[in-house]
Amino acid sequence: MSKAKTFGEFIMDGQAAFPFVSGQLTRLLTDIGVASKIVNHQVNRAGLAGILGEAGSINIQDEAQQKLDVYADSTFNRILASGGSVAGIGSEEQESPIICGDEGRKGKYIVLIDPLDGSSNVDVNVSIGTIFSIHRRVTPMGEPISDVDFLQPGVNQIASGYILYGSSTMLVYTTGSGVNGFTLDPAVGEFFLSHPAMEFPERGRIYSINDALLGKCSLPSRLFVDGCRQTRGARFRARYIGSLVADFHRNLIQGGIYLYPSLAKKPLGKLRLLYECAPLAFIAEQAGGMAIDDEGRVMDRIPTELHERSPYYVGNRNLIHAFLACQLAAKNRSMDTLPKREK
Ligand code: P6P
Repeated sequence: MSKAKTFGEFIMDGQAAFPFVSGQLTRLLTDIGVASKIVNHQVNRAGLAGILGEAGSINIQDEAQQKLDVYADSTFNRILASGGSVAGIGSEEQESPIICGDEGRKGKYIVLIDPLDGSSNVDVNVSIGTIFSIHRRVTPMGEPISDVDFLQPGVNQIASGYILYGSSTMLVYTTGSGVNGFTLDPAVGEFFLSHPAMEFPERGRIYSINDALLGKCSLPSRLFVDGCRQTRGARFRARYIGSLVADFHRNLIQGGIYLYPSLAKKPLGKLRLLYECAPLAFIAEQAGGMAIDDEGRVMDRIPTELHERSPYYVGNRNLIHAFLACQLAAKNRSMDTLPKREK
């Protein structure tokens, strides 16, 4: 049996298709692969390495940082900043962007990253993930980078992806020409192409939402879940791991929709636009799916701040269209309740 391509071989082949590229993106993607292997090693032995539990610090999200959050953040930042391809890094774990070498004058790319999403699940051995988004800098090379380099819409992404530290460790990414998945063989420390040309199945039958939120979330989400529960025939299944990367990955393979809606007390929901919603939206669209918020396509959303939140609905086209119908029904219902204009 011919050997499956390694992640390194695959990205080098991708570079060969663009002979005029500088190789900086190849270096950056390679560095992401290296950093993920290092983090994976610690995640897999967390219970032995005295690295479970809280770090005793609070991040910008006002969330207790897990020891592994801090470890993953420092590992990705150190490796990406030293590679020479990156001008700046926006991390969920850092209030302000990390400006790389010489005020960011040199690196060609900007990275936005959630170093370890769902990390509170580590202590109970549930899958967690890293999510990354890569943009080309906006400010000219040679000048210091600024906010405008980080606050770009999802449609500007050069690449995005995630690493899933699960029953096996996978790296899934896109550069805009489809989605490819690589599985880590721990025996040799290499990611091998295991899921070429990933696409959502034609139809999805899974919905992922925190049921405890239904009483507090927007009407479209409640209408959608009611619809799923009442559908006759090939019934829906509710699956919610509480780890976005794990839920997204299962829905990508089996077909489904993940919802984190706007809430009464959190009108923009919980998830972060730049390093959670937009990178997975790029993957979803490249895999034949869709990703929207309460206004429209997530990839079109122009961010105003680094840690901006967004309601998020991502998955199969048929399920997103069903959700859009619920948004319309909710809008019509609210209009029906408006006081009628006297004739
Ligand atoms: P809740 C993890 O904190 C996360 O950002 C996602 O990975 C996950 O889907 C979601 O939040 C879980 O949030 O409110 O359902 O516990």
